[in-house]
Amino acid sequence: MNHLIDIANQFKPEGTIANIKEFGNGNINHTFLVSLDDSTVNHFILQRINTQVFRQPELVMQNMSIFTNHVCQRLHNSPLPQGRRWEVPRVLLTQNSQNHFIDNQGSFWRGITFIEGAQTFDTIQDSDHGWEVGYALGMFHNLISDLPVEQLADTLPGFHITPTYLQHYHNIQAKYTPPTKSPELDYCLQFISDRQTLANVLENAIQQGYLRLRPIHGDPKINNVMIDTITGHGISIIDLDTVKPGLVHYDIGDCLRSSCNPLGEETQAWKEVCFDTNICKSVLGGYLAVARDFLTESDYEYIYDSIRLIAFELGLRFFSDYLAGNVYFKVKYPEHNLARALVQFKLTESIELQEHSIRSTIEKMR
Ligand code: GN1
Ligand code: MG
Repeated sequence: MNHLIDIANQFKPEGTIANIKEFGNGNINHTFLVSLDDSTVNHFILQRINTQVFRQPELVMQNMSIFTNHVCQRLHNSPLPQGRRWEVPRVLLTQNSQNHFIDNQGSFWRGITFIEGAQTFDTIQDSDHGWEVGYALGMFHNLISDLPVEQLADTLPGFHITPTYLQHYHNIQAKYTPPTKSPELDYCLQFISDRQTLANVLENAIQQGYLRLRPIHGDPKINNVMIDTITGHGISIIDLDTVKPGLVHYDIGDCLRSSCNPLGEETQAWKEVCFDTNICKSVLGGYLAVARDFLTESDYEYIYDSIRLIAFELGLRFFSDYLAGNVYFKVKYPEHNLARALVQFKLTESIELQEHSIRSTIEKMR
């Protein structure tokens, strides 16, 4: 604890540290909420970056600064619609004016402002909430739609490139003997084997010139969208580690696969998991209310594919990590990543069964 206080003190804007507690449920980094006394700032976020995943954390910080400066400039030049609030998490500097701190064990730490008066949810509460989650993603994309993509570094090569994850899966299969045989394990193996060609759909569209790289969030799942506690408005998307070049489709797919799963991605009841098309309508409605201006005709063509693909991809990532012995995602028990994979595969199956209805929702909205 003393160690944590020492680190938090590096970033403390003012006042004294009253409390530090673990915060959120991130699968990669370690996050803490620091509470302050005698300060106009009540809280801030302290994070230890997982440098096994983010190999060049300085570039993550660089992307964050480029992103924040751009968005703040945009908000300054063109104010928000009346009654709307939009918050951008800001990087805190250390006593030595650095954007990170490396402790005596070599760990990489950073401080980020905490957004007060807002909360996040693991599942969609009602259709207004769904709309606001979509609106927040649209707003996020809108605010960076004119940021030249070349300005952002690729901080996580291969991120959301499904064929790469598939290749990795085959490599792992060749290297490791699978854990205990079970019907669940067989279901996953079969599920992936039946969907080999699916993996290429978005990367092929890039190759063929239908889709192009833009700045994206990379991880806009439902619990990264902050909702104002009073107005219920979507006011920010937090967790900016994966802001980098990508397809807006990765984001749309990730937002929808996480929002339209009412049981949530940590449920044990994987057999009951399904994709809720009514939530999908609300989220897309909110997204398109802001995103219509920068989406092209072919962007719309790939929305369905992206929802299906990103659910499948996440299942594949969880399952591969289970086979590899849980080396990437944090787990609470040895089969945790298997349980998570089952949820995403069942969700993918439900998306496939409702393809017609999802496609027609998208058609009607464009
Ligand atoms: C990871 O750590 P967290 O929860 O922000 C992962 C995302 C997954 C998500 C699934 C860098 O995000 O891609 O969608 O878990 N982040 C990285 O919950 O791999
Ligand atoms: Mg994240």
